[in-house]
Amino acid sequence: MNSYSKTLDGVFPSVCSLDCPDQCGLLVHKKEGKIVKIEGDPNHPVTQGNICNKVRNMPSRIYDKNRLKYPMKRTGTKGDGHFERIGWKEAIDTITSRWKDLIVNNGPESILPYSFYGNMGRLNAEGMDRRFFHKVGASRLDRTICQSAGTAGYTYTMGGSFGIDPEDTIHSKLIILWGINAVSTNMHQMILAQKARKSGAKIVVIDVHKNQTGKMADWFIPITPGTDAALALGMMHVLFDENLEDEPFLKKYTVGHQELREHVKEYDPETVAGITGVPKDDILKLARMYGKTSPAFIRIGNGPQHHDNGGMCIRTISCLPAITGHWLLKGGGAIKGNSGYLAFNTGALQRPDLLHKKDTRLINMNRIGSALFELEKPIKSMYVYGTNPAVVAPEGNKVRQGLQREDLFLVVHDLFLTETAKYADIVLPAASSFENTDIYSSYWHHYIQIQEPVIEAYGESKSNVEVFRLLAEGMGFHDSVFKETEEEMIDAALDFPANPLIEEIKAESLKKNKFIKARIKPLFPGRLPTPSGKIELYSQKMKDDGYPPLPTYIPLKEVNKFPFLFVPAPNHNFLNSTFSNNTKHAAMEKEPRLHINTRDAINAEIKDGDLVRIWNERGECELKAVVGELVLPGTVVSQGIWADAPGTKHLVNSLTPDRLSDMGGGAVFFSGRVNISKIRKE
Ligand SMILES: Nc1nc2c(c(=O)[nH]1)N[C@H]1C(S)=C(S)[C@@H](COP(=O)(O)OP(=O)(O)OC[C@H]3O[C@@H](n4cnc5c(=O)[nH]c(N)nc54)[C@H](O)[C@@H]3O)O[C@H]1N2
Ligand SMILES: Nc1nc2c(c(=O)[nH]1)N[C@H]1C(S)=C(S)[C@@H](COP(=O)(O)OP(=O)(O)OC[C@H]3O[C@@H](n4cnc5c(=O)[nH]c(N)nc54)[C@H](O)[C@@H]3O)O[C@H]1N2
Ligand code: SF4
Ligand SMILES: [Mo]
Repeated sequence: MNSYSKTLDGVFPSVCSLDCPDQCGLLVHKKEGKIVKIEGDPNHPVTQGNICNKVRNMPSRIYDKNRLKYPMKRTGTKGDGHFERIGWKEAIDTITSRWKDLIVNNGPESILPYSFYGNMGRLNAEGMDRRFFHKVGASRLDRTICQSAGTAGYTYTMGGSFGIDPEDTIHSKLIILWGINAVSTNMHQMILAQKARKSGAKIVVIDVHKNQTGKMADWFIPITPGTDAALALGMMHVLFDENLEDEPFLKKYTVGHQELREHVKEYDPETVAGITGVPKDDILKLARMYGKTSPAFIRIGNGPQHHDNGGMCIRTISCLPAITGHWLLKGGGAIKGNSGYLAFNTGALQRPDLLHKKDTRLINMNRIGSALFELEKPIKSMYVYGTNPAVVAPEGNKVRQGLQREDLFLVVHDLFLTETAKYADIVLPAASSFENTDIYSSYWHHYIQIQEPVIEAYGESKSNVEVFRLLAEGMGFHDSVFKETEEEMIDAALDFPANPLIEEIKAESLKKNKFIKARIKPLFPGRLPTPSGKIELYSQKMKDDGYPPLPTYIPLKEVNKFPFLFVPAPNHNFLNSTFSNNTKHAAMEKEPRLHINTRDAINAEIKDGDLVRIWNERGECELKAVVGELVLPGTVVSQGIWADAPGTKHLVNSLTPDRLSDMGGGAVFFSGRVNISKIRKE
């Protein structure tokens, strides 16, 4: 491997490791051994030299004075943040001796790894860690917090995470951004859409909040949260009713179009208007626009699937391009996610064969608060890395109470003393991705990229891979898999004849080229990995799995208990909770706010700028009111996962339910209901 870390000055290739679809190619500028500037790689075909503010300001995070430099053990009570420095040896000894005891006395399933994609690098996020915990026989974690409901729904229709090449969307003539805040969360899709717009494309945004993305649209369509499936079915009704469907495509490439045609008769525009809050004339206009503009592209976001009915909703939206047959045209079709094209050898990387008991229990990460209290065989130790559950997981109060349990041995590996780390018994310092070797595969564009270290590890920090090597040694695991170098792990991951699209992508070629595109060909003509090989408008598999076989609107679960649907979405300058502890990023966001419709605000006697209490049976928050027409009546929206600080009540996940979505065990962050009232200061 190249290591640029010892070179003091120069410009070095890199990859953005954040959980963002754009996965930019970066150029990192160093002076006297330190990163002084980060810019987008102008040669990367998707990045094209553009990156977001968050990562342009990344050097301030890398060299933040609050970054963890060495391992620590807790000296105060759980949660109060008092720790003292220890060495790595003591840290590893403490952890592994505790785990050896637990394995003997409580069984290995009393240990739970808890991780997500704070660093998207395959080796660090889902490589050596998986090998290690498989070998331990620890409880398995179902990593469902992000897109699992939507992926399950999309897969019923299309067979897997396969959409179109985002680079082709410059040819689209109609771009529907459906439940995605692309200006903030997928900025290169927005750049591509702007290019298409210059060639005459129209941009339509369907969202519950007229945020940055809605404001840039040619047409913004506000919708009641959780009702998007009804809107899609209403569009299908009009498409069939007005003969805007592509009959030859339906016959050749789909299953069940006759059944669908009958089924959508009940979703007439008037009925759908009553459900969605989208006026009847707008439903007609949208459907006609979609049926008559070619090629049309739908970028399906994460918003609509963070609901009780999220799986079915995405399943339903993903049927639309089949009806018009736009999949056949360059720039036509949809993208929910594209990770299917970049499938690599997870078996070789993660070694599930090391897990002796194949029915080792699986714990859904969205229910971690409940899991910490309700399991008959309790979780006695949790090892958290690459995620910050104290603030990002649903039912936040329950999560934090669980983390505070005196008998829970909690280890947190992170770059900062996060809200979660404050509850830890042992805190380990994590190296940033710029200090590591790893490979990256985007879930939106079609490139695999390599990161080779550009700076030395900060303080005594270590990468996840390094820490799991040490833990394996401490546990007495002598298998050769724990000794593998990063380069060997990359070779293993990329040796995957089952996916010929990545045949040319190897460690060697990546070292030379930094990013390599998979050898993609259009989905059609071709066979999809669905049971029938076609787009399944009618899905027997869904029926077998206990779902309606045709796309269907299913209302949200919590009704009328509290008057408002609460949508706590991400914001522009943080990435989930990452950067919320950075003063510059927080200042750019000003303060946490709650968007309220004027009519609701008048009824509740709330004025713009008032401090508002938001509550339900799960908890409460205090945010500043923004009164206006950016949300529909009955919906309130906040943005950003803000840092916890004394005297503030900003933790929006105190209010979110830990129910699971209809499919994929997904999170339902946006299906909770709340009440609001003005806080009257004495
Ligand atoms: N700046 C920034 N970028 C990010 C992130 C971040 O936190 N900040 N997070 C990253 C991650 S992990 C992810 S998963 C992606 C997520 O990025 P997106 O795919 O954009 O998903 P969300 O931001 O969760 O929600 C998108 C939009 O859905 C809307 N919405 C909520 N409920 C509904 C509904 O029922 N119907 C409709 N039509 N709209 C609805 C919200 O108002 C929001 O504007 O972004 C990634 N990129
Ligand atoms: N209310 C609400 N809640 C949400 C969402 C929402 O839209 N609304 N979105 C949800 C979604 S889609 C997601 S994906 C989750 C994401 O939630 P998380 O996965 O928790 O994401 P972050 O908050 O960014 O936390 C990532 C942590 O990983 C750490 N980290 C980064 N790199 C490394 C590394 O190499 N090693 C180690 N050990 N640590 C590292 C970072 O410092 C950071 O503390 O949040 C979910 N929570
Ligand atoms: S966060 Fe997203 S847009 Fe920003 S640099 Fe990283 S990949 Fe690019
Ligand atoms: Mo996510």
